[in-house]
Amino acid sequence: MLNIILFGPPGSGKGTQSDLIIEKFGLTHISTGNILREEVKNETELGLLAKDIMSRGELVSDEIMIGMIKNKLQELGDVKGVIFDGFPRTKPQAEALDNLLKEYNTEISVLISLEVPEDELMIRLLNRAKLEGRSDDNEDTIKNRIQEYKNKTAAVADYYEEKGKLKTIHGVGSIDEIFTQISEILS
Ligand code: B4P
Repeated sequence: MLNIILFGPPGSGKGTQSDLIIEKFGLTHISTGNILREEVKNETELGLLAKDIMSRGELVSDEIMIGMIKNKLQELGDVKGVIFDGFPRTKPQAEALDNLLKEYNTEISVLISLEVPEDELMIRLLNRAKLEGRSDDNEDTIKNRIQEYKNKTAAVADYYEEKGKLKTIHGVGSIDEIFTQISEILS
């Protein structure tokens, strides 16, 4: 199985590149951001809890996120591989994911980290705010999201680097150029 973590700060292109990877490599997409937004839209118990946390740009608790991934993996059935988009976002989430995958006799193949400077992240997300109106795409929340990334999420790349599974990509340029670099790694 080819199991990929697509990694990077908010606005680095994870969601964008995931769509292209799925189409070319036939992988199954698990985006924790998309799952949470769906829960918020449907006003479920989890959605009501996550709504304020997300609009402040903070991370939802590890306990909830790990439970969510556990359920998703149980539903999967027979797949070629999984692309984890936006998960893991903390070291405890990474450790839990590795343990869960062991239960399915599989593991993470590679973590692809999209590196994009902060000013570019801000430009992209403010632009998306105009197009999609996402409640967490405003200047103050974006600053918090980037800070959360530095404080809690960046360590996930170090964790997989120690296991020899980190690949870094310069995430500035056209969407196609970046996808070409990702494809080369996956092929
Ligand atoms: P996510 O949905 O994962 O949101 P994100 O980090 O902002 O990335 P996204 O995938 O949407 O954006 P992309 O870079 O593709 O998370 C949202 C929130 O959910 C988190 O803040 C947190 O509260 C919560 N959450 C999710 N997972 C969690 C977890 N595991 N633990 C705890 N909490 C969790 O694209 C951004 C924009 O850039 C797009 O408009 C795109 O068109 C543009 N773009 C992409 N590539 C480009 C390029 N090459 N050039 C120019 N623009 C580009």
